[in-house]
Amino acid sequence: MARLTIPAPELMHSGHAACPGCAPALAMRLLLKALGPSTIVSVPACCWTVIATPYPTTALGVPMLDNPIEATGASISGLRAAADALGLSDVRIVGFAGDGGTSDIGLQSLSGMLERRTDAIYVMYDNEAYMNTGVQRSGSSPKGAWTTTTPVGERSHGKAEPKKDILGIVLAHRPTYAATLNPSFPEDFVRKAERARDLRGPRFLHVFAPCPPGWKYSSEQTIAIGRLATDTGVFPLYEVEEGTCRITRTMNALKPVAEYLRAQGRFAHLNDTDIAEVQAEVQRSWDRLRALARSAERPWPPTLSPPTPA
Ligand SMILES: Cc1ncc(C[n+]2csc(CCOP(=O)(O)OP(=O)(O)O)c2C)c(N)n1
Repeated sequence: MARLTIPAPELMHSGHAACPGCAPALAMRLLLKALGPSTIVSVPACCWTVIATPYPTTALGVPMLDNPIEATGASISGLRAAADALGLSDVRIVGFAGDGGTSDIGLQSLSGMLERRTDAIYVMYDNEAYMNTGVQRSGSSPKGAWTTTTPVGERSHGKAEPKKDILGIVLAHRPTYAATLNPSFPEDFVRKAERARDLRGPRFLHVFAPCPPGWKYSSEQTIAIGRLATDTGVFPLYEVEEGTCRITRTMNALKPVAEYLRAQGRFAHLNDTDIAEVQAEVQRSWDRLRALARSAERPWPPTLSPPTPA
């Protein structure tokens, strides 16, 4: 695929309050470059409310609505209706929420927005825990991960349950467009954000978002860890438009997941058997995704990631 250039205009400014190496900050920056200034962003309680708005400042060059954590989907449906009533149908409405506020606390609101077929873009940046309040596990935390509520010790070996398949849930609503994005692959990121920009109806972007303090690695490693996530198959890059699935970074062979896991302190307690289990699960998911992309079948329902048989 031809390489795109990244659009030059900056709608996210310096002086924000993100940690060094914060991938959600990079995700917002790339997203707004793709969407442009005619955009309104609705952000629930999450790291991004803190990043954007230490009162009375703002790091964003577009209007931002601060909404309750459970209400992002409803808020963007309301913003869409209000903008249309004012004759502003060209304004792009965006929800930008964390994984806790999306796949757990705001799931009903997201489902409502998708089912109403709201003309808006919902972005879930996935740092795989409730980071803003101190690294508590979310439904999107991966199995085995240390968090403050899934500690490592005699009676706990990190999170016991697998990561929730948010894209499978979203695809069951038959959105116009859904994709996985990773700021470590900025051209792919911007192209997908631009595709979402140019479509109408409900669009959903699942953004991989490494977090240095929460994942326990040093901040200059963010881009490398993001690349490893995709190249090991932990976070494959693909898009689904009107039911057709396309992988946007193809790999003949996956890198070993150990390279990804060993780079982060949150997985430091995993032994070789644990890592072999993760490797097998990642391979199964990757094979399923490739089969789906090869077939003419639509991925909604059944979902992309049916439970693994025992
Ligand atoms: C109903 C409700 N419950 C809990 C909170 C407290 N709270 C504020 S931010 C936050 C963490 C959100 O996590 P996530 O959505 O994953 O975003 P992140 O902090 O990781 O950016 C929580 C639990 C709240 N504001 N409202």
